Amino acid sequence: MTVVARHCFSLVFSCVFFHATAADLTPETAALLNTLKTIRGKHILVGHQDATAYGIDWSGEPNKSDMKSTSGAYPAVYGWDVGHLELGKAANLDNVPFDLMRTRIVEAYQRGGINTVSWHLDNPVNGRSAWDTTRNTVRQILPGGEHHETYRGYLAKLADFFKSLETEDGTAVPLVFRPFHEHTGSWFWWGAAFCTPAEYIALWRYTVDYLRTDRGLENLLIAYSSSTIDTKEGYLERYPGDEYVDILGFDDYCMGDEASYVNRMSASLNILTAIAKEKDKVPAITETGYEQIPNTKWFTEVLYPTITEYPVVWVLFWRNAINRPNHYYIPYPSHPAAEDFREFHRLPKILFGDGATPLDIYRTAPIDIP
Ligand code: BMA
Repeated sequence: MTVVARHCFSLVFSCVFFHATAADLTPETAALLNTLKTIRGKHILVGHQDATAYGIDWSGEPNKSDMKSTSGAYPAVYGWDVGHLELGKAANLDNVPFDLMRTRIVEAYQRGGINTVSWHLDNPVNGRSAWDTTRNTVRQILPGGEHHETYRGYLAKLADFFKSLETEDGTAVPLVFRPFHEHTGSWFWWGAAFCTPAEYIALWRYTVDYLRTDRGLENLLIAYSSSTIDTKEGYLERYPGDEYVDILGFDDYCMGDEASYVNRMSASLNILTAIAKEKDKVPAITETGYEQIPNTKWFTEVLYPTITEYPVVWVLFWRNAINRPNHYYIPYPSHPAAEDFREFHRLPKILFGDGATPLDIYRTAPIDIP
């Protein structure tokens, strides 16, 4: 083979190879991934679940967010959950109408925010909740399984919703899809005790292939997020492969014992960021918080010092439930931790929506952040 022929062969080979392994992404989605990679170690974006759908004492009002009421700024990252979409219901499991969610997702994108979507989907085998762990569900919904068609029907509704997330000019809104989360724990039907690593990986790949290949969605980045990380091996035991994951994360909460939270977070962050570096993935704290924030200095004195030295690109706080008065993670304006939250907002490395927008999250040209 001549040098030229060899060169041509390798070009053709690498194109074929590239197509078989790398996802096709819209320019905005590719830009988002590029931005996230660029800000590793430089900034930490702050997120809130259901930020603009409801909060303490309000629901569905436009241009509102508890985070904004307290700090003056929208979040940089918006978390959503599409549980119950699979059933064809009009609202999700926390009563957020999907039509409202669509509007809020597009708005968040248009103000330069990042949308990340989890899925507390009901158990396809018996129609009970995501927390129903009675039926070894995963193997029954894989191709060939007795309940596969039900699961495929769920996925079809999910893909339809994702496809509907576009701006008026038809631009698909980039999303970070975070399916089957906290799978190293055993409280959801996809949890560690209820399927083998091979079954979990097969479900993951089937799901992502369906969305990206069968339905042609090019606006999805994929986040893999476990519960607390104890070991590298434990974290990677059910890892579906580099082609199936863009963002690596974990969920952990402060439950009262702050010292133990700090220890767990540090241990998880050490392992997470080492793996992300090795694989050139994007590390993030995909869920955390301290319910009711009983420590008025928690954001600046507990959370910030624990996470700031790690190159995580975002930290997402869980929801401020409207119908569960004790279930909230962002202080409302008169809350004793509100001033501390405002101080957290002012820390240079920490970016809310007002700091993230100048970064131009979706800019397609390379960005250079000082
Ligand atoms: C949990 C709680 C539940 C909620 C679920 C899904 O952590 O907030 O009230 O239904 O998440 O959002």
